[in-house]
Amino acid sequence: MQAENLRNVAIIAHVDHGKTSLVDVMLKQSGVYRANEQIIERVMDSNDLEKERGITILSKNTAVTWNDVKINIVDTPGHADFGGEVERVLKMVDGVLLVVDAFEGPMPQTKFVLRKALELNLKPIVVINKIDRPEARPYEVVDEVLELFIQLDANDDQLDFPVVYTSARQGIAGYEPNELEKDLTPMFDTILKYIPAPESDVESPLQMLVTTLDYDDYLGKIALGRIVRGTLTANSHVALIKRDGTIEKVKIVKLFTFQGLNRIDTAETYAGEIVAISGIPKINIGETIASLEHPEALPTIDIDEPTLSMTFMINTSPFAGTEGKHVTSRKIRERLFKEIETNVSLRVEETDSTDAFQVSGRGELHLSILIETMRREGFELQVSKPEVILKEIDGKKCEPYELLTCDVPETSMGTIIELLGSRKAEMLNMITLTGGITRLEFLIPARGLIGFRNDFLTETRGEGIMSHVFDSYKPYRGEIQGRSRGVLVSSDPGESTAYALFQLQDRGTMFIAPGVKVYEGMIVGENNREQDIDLNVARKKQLSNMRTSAADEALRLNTPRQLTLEKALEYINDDEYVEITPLSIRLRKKHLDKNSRVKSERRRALGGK
Ligand SMILES: Nc1nc2c(ncn2[C@@H]2O[C@H](COP(=O)(O)OP(=O)(O)OP(=O)(O)O)[C@@H](O)[C@H]2O)c(=O)[nH]1
Ligand SMILES: [Mg+2]
Repeated sequence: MQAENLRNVAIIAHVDHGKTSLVDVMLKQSGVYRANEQIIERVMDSNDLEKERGITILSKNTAVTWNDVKINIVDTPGHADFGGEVERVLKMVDGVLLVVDAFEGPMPQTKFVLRKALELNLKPIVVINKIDRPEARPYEVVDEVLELFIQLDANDDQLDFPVVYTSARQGIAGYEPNELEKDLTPMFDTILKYIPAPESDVESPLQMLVTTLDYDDYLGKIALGRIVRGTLTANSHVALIKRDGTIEKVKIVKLFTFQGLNRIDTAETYAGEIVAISGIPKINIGETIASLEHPEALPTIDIDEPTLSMTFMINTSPFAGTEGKHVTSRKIRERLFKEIETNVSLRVEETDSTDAFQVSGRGELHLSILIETMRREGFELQVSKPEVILKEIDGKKCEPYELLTCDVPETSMGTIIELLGSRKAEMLNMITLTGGITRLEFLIPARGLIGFRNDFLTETRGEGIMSHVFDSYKPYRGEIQGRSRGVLVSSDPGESTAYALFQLQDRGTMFIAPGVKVYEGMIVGENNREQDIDLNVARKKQLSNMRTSAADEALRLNTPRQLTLEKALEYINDDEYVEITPLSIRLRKKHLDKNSRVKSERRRALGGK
């Protein structure tokens, strides 16, 4: 039997191709909002960081009703670090909307998510979005998508995908790029027509696969997944089958289905539905909820191994404890272990020191989002340079490689190829796009990408677009040269003065403005040369008889370079930390006083530690 009045669909795409915007329009046009209700833009990007950055970090469920059919929709993140999450949520659905930007065409993450959808034999609908863009090239993009399907060994049925052209911005869709209707009706109709209604065997014993975890302050841990078989009832006892096959009796306290922007309390529901359940604190991804009488496990879900690692430790700078409220290792430990309850591809390990933890994740964004979240909660901490996780495969030292795509203006192509060459990238492909843009594809050790984005944006004057996705573990490619310039280190505690910064600014690029509190060993800028130098940015002008404030005001200071958290993480070397507090992001030397820095440098040069 099929649940004829139900469809389950995930929206998948490369980052920024318009998934969340499309969900907005679907919600609006299916009447989710009451007449006078305020409409929030990209409403599914509900947490603060998502709103601020305009990206989706966690996949989210919603549902709309169209012609009496309920459509469960899963909005997914497009950034490569969250690819594992997309792969998991695909287990909940029967079909996907593969959204592709009408100008950019398929990008690395388009390929990754499509491959996963095809492997699961899901029905794809291709949505060519941003059709309103003046540079849109819809037919070419459809050809490129077809090419991608062929490359990925799609079967005949999958190759026969329907195409819908949309502008999420204007809320319109059509079957031809130049025949757009006044709303999204063509897209809704295509979903109802092509995405199969879910199988709904309600007679057999209950089975539900846990694919996503969520956390709610009142309800505690929430598990999301699809009921594969049978009936699920709130307030009932069921079997929880762990990954290792052990079975525990647990109680489902609350059962929810999705409708619009809400989770709806539900007494009972059936196979085919996507649900959320609460009341089982120890539940985890990949486990099965089953009937107590016939507990049969569903195939579990693989979870991606982390590829990048860094040390999180207590803040030891002279300013420790002055800006945050959670500063102890006990607090940090508690927070990190709480995080791994729901953030499944994150790993936290204790180290020799009780003040430091090894934290590993899927990439820089994955880790920096955790850090950013913690600082907003009032934490202070300090972290080391991110390092890729090496693996031994068949007795050989291997490292993670990434597939990198760069769209660059022709004028900067040479420099970019050269830069990537020095980072051990291998060029795989070069395609000329319209408008003087060339698309370059590379295979590159993940190490080589650390710190690259900064150079890339500088070289392309902000016009380049780059993205990368994990490819595989391959043999280690040897040393890659790190940062080519040294840093300017503050030699004295105090407050930076315009006078000192002005005197010193020819030495390099400052990271701080006047009036910033500094300590000895804090990094205040980048040297023009290779070595580090110590200098006093807090020096005050000698008092003289003359009034000098007018003269001071005339000092023309270069604008300091703003280091965001991600930039700071990419920037630091082995002998440096990023200090993070709710108010500041500072760079510092591990050894703050000059003597111990010189000593440790000498030991290092001699090959010691
Ligand atoms: N011109 C144009 N811009 C669009 C359209 N749809 C989305 N955008 C813009 O594209 C940007 C990204 O949109 P999102 O909806 O956040 O994209 P997303 O795919 O959800 O992004 P991630 O979740 O981070 O992967 C936003 O600035 C949107 O305003 C469209 O149809 N036309
Ligand atoms: Mg999104």
